[in-house]
Amino acid sequence: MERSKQIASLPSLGLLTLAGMTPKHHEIHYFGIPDLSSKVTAVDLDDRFDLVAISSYSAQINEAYELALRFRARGIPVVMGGTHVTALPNEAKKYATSVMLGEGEAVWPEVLRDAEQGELKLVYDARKLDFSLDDAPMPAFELLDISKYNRLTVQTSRGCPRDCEFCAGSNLICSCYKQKPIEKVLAEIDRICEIWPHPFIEFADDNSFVNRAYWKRLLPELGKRRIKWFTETDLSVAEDPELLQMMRASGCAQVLIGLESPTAAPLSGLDWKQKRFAQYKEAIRTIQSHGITVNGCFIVGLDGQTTAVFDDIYAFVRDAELYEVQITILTPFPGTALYERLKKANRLIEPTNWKKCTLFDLNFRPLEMTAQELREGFHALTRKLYSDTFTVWRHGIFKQNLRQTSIPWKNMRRCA
Ligand code: B12
Repeated sequence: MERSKQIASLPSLGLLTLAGMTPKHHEIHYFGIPDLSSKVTAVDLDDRFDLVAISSYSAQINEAYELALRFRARGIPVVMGGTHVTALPNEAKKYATSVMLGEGEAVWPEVLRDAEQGELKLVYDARKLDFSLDDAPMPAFELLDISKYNRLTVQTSRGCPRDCEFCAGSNLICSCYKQKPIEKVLAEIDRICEIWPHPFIEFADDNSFVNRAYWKRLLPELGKRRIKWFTETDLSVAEDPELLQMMRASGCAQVLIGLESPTAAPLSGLDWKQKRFAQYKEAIRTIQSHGITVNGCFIVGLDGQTTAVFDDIYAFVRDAELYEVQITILTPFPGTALYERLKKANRLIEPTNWKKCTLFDLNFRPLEMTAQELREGFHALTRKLYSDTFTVWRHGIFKQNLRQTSIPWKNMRRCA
């Protein structure tokens, strides 16, 4: 697959958040690094900037560093933050004027003050500052050219109580599970609705429904706004039919769930999920019978998986009648326990080749198949899962099952 097509595109909520708390006497411009095929050189390197803030995920870190160096060559200071920089500050220091670790809100006012005085520090570390989402600023959604996006993100929580070895999510930037006050979440959605009347919202949480009481207060309010939305959760949401009905009624189109493995075999790093394997299929049926489609995600290359995993995933998707499916290759992101374990075992192929952090590239030596078997099996399974015939079948069976369900979904607004 072409590299530019392997990396999805949505605005950086991290940068919009910092923009939202930047005092009004500063003029702000927001740029997304454009399509990778058009290269970083396409970004407008305007000399009038006094400070450039760059966010970072691993897959595009080389482009981010290149951009930082080009601004600095023009004498413009560059601050870098985000997941990759938080995991590898010493690497980032070689490219940025300042690096920021952890949640940006906690130190951004200090960064701006220092920049105004021409005294930026090399490192701003917010990891121990315990920022509360009660103080979350309104992201500056108005900076966006909305015609470029098919959805926008809103965050209700940071962190996740599960401890999956491979996760490079917000556990890396904050140390506990925390939630944004409901009024703030609704205010963000209202602000988005001002620029896009019936938006599609992606809740940028790692695991949304950890606190169901919170969502039972939020969902009726979401319903009034007539939006469609999508989020990430674990399967425990299926234990609460009342919650599922409320989700559907409030515009939930789909939930994305990391199932990770299609069999019950014990796999390292997946304890919480593997203990619930027996309930997987039933839980998927329950969620889908409420008119909410499930996008089930599987990882290939986990220790313990043999080449049988490819057929096992296909069979699972068919038997569970999953509406949507995603497969990715196990990816050792920097800062994760998985990265450290594979590094110690000398199993990383190119330990600092961050371009391989797309979730579709292999960068470690699998245990029970060869690298070639994994790559070929992955591509063959992709073709099977996304063939027109199988996709039409998956979507058709969802609709057929829904017609037969006894749950009164017909009385609810349709959004799938
Ligand atoms: C929404 C989302 C997306 C969206 C939007 C991404 C974007 N432009 O921000 C889309 C769908 C486009 C996307 C794409 C991808 N994603 Co994604 N995504 C997420 C998700 C679920 C939420 C991110 C989010 O909005 N967080 C909320 C904001 C507020 O938090 P934040 O970005 O961390 O910002 C805070 C701090 O980090 C800091 N900060 C951030 N930037 C800066 C900059 C400065 C200057 C300062 C001072 C501070 C600062 O302050 C902010 C406020 O506290 C995360 C999971 C997660 N929880 O992180 C995965 C996640 C970020 N994605 C991931 C991956 C792998 C990808 C893709 C490679 C997948 C693909 N093949 O397409 C691409 C890569 C995108 C890229 N540009 O490189 C990984 C990244 C891991 C890594 N180390 O790189 C994550 C962590 C999930 C995982 N698998 O573990 N993703």
